[in-house]
Amino acid sequence: MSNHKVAILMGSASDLPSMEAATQVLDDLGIGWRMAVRSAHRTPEETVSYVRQAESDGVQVLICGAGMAAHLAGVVAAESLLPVIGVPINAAFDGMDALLATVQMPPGIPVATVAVGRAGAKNAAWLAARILSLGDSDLNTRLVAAKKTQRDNVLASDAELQARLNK
Ligand code: RP5
Repeated sequence: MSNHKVAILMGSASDLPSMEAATQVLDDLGIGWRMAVRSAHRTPEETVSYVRQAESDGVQVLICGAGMAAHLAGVVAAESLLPVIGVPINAAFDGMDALLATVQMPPGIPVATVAVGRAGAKNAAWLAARILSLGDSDLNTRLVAAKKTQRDNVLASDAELQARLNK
């Protein structure tokens, strides 16, 4: 068993500028992760064996980012019963091709699809944290605190705005 609760896969190293955004969120929440490049099309066998190894190492959530004909999340969801979160990458057509390929899964093989690119990678990590927090009360406490920080930051930025508008 490793302490990696989340595995982040991406179809190409060219996806890293988007997918690395997930790692910062996971680090901030104290969640162990691993990351690898595996392609549904270029390395199908290695993709499956990576998922098998992750399962046996105790990984609980799989995050998959891919662009163009983005089949990585779908292939991983076909191979594993772990929750799979798909991040469409903007490699062409503003990411619309990857968004549709990731989100339009056939019934029975779900992929929880988040936004395109870095925003999606961040939310993939936040969603993974929520899933993991169901069985981890300490993580749940950290998520409650993080949510309060987000609220406080918005209210503080509004207070600054109001101060500027009223000068
Ligand atoms: C997809 O094709 C990858 O996920 C990447 O977003 C896109 C282009 O890959 P590269 O040609 O940059 O390796 O499989």
